[in-house]
Amino acid sequence: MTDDLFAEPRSSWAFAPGAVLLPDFVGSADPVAQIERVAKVAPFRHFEVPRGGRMSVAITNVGDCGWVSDRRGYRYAAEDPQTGHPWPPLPPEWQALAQGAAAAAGYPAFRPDCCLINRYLPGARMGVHQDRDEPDVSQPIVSVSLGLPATFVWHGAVRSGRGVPVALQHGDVVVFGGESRRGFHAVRPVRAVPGPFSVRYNLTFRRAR
Ligand code: MD6
Ligand code: FE
Repeated sequence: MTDDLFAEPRSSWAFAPGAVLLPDFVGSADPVAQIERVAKVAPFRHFEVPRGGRMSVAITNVGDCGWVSDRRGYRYAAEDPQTGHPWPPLPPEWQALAQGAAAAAGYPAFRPDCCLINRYLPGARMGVHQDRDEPDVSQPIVSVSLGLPATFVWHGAVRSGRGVPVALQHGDVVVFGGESRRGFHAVRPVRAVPGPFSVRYNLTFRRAR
């Protein structure tokens, strides 16, 4: 979606080997209402990180396991440490969306079992990191952006440097696999902009087991 009705449609962009932006792949699907239902059962929380402090992004999960963090480190856990209950199930429509995007990007064998949900209020950001808590690197990650726009920064093989900025809008999907599966990346602080959204959500689908 764009706020300019007359903007050119954006085309897909392989910004690194194995990493592709699929603009507006979400189409008319609306995962936001589902996210709000999930958050009633498995609330968003600001995890502590091993080096101390808390993340500015708030996180919850759906699926067979969820990504969690505390002073001891990062890991996947079958239960929500805050409630002691299993994470809510991965909605079948989300599973279909993620598999469709992976197939469109050249990963037809993707079978996600977990989905990490990030919530960014204006000012929240994600520092440079790699996604390396999943054992099977042949399975990509599918990332769905909803709500406020953001600038994702692709650093690739090295943490340092300025990286390649990738503008993400509501409905965009990024698929990361192959050579890029362990690439470094970050999200710049999200800014409030005029329009219908006051928050950014990002869904990342993974095969974590
Ligand atoms: C975000 N995404 O877009 C943060 N990680 O809010 C990620 O950290 C990420 O988009 C691995 C693969 C895709 C991603
Ligand atoms: Fe990541």
